[in-house]
Amino acid sequence: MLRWAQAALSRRSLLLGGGAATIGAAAICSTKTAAQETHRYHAAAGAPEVAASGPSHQSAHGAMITVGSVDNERNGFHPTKMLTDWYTGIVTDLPDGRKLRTFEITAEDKEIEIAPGVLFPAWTYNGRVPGPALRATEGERLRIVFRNNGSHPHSMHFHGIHAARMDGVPGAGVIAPGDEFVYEFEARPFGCHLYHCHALPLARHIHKGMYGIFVIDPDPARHPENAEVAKSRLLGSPENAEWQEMAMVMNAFDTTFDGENEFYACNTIAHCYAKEPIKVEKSRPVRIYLVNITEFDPINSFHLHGNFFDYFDQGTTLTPTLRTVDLIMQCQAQRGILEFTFKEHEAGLYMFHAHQSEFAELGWMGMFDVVETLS
Ligand SMILES: [Cu+2]
Repeated sequence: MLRWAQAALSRRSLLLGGGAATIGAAAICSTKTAAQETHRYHAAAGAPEVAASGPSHQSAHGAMITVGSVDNERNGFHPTKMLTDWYTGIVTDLPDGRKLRTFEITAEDKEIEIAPGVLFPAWTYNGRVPGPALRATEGERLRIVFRNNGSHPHSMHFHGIHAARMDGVPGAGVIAPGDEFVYEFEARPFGCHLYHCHALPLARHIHKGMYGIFVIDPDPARHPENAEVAKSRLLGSPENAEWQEMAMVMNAFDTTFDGENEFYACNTIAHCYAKEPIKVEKSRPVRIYLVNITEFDPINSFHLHGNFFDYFDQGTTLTPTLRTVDLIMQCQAQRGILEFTFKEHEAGLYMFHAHQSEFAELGWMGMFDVVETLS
């Protein structure tokens, strides 16, 4: 308890006090200007130590968010685009009639900006954190050509069914800098999975950014009892086109290397979807592929405002494992599929966030902007 209190205090004092300058002056702050700005929206409030630049919805919802913006161009990835940029690889035909899907992944060291002015020396897959959102179809042969251009040994460990020699652990698929390895296995089971580096020390390789979402769509022909649901999940099918699908990876960053996180996020950038709410069309259902890879904290969560969702734990079933919930918890590496709709709602901003309040305040909070039609 004491250790926790000290750690919390050190994080708080670092982020909210003078120490902020050491990790980036534009981090979560309490400047006089920001507080004054806040008063425009909270005239009766005291002197909230919060930031309030940017659109009014940020202030209207409490303004506990970072100030300024991250240079997405410099990072080379954009959190809004990350929601939908599935990496489907190259598909070819095998002699036995099956499909072979090939992905190319390169590990590299890369400095990324995780909150305005806060740079983090990440280890990445294909230059981004999380790594590319891999998507395949059940029953295909998968080939992942992995090159290590980083400064440390790395691997790709896939949550899925595969041979021991494809496991991406020390002794089976951990690759030295400059080397290459080809992982190959069948895409199964269908679901919402995860891949991550399994080199040692494990916590270090994970918190540096070496993870990504790995979705295997069900093959409708194999699930005649639930073919319609299976079709709706199959990327590229007309049934799937109805859905507004997105990939979300809950992660966090230890910027002081003390084994505690200072920033939390969904898709890496603290408060990215609070500053740029995710537009969704109210008439179309929403499906979120959600993965928790937060290091150092045992549990993360997803809570939706003004609505409830069905949840498919691990995504390996075609009927919900939880119905009509507005909150789910995930331990590290847990994941699942959320389905909901705003069909009956009025248009507007609907918040979502970790229901660990501290995580939300330190970055894991965003908004859906429900609109009549996408322009
Ligand atoms: Cu690694």
